Amino acid sequence: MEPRSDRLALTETYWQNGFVHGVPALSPAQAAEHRRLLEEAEERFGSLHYRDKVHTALRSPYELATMPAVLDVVEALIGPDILLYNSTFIIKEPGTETKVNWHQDLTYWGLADADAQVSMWLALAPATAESGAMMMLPGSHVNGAVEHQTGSDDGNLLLLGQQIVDLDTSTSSLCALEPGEASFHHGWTIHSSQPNTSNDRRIGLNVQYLAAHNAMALDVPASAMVVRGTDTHRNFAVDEPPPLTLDDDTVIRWREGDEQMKANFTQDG
Ligand SMILES: O=C(O)CCC(=O)C(=O)O
Repeated sequence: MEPRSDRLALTETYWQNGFVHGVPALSPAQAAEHRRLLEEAEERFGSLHYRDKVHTALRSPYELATMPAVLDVVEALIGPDILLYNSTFIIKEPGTETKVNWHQDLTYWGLADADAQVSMWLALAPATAESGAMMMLPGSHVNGAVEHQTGSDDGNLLLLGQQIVDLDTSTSSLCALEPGEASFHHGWTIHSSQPNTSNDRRIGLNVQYLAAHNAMALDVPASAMVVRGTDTHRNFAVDEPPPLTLDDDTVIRWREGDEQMKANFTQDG
């Protein structure tokens, strides 16, 4: 665990800016090993880009999302009772046009308590200006939802093609990450990323955590996994950790969980 003073500084920066980045989580060698495991899984399942709930089937993202050092940061940000809600790899292949337009996550997640959630983005390959690291607008989390348009088809990776237009991005900050480093951002923080013009894949594991008292604002089924503390609220059905050896039933449950997450992503959450 990081010293208490470091955690306090991190928490202060997070609530002031709406994000922190450059948080060490893995050694470069560990990051390389998890990249290898991802690429092995891709050989079996095809593209894992934006496949939701990967931690319910695959050991590597489950282990990454539940590392004590990561949960210590999450606890400092949202409290001791933590649910692991979703995880997905976000992958930009080298030399492709795909990007993520300026948006806020919470506009399409349908969650009740905006401050009782946080996203981690853990780099398994270099995230740089060249490879399309995320960019954040400091302080943009404080005023809640900003109007979005949907349906942009200019390479925007977001499911609904959503984006904020006419935005002053002059104060934006690049969240460059070495493999093994993580960033954490609030769901109202406005962020984006540019295409990967580097020669390597840009690979992030994106993980959403909720405080156990959070709930869906919409009447839709949703599930999550307690990863620290307790859940006395039971607002979510229970996701089980992945078995040590992947079996067919788990793959089926993973597919159902992935489909459920995508069905729950709306524009008016
Ligand atoms: O991976 C990216 O470039 C964007 C990710 C993103 O929008 C997010 O983590 O909320």
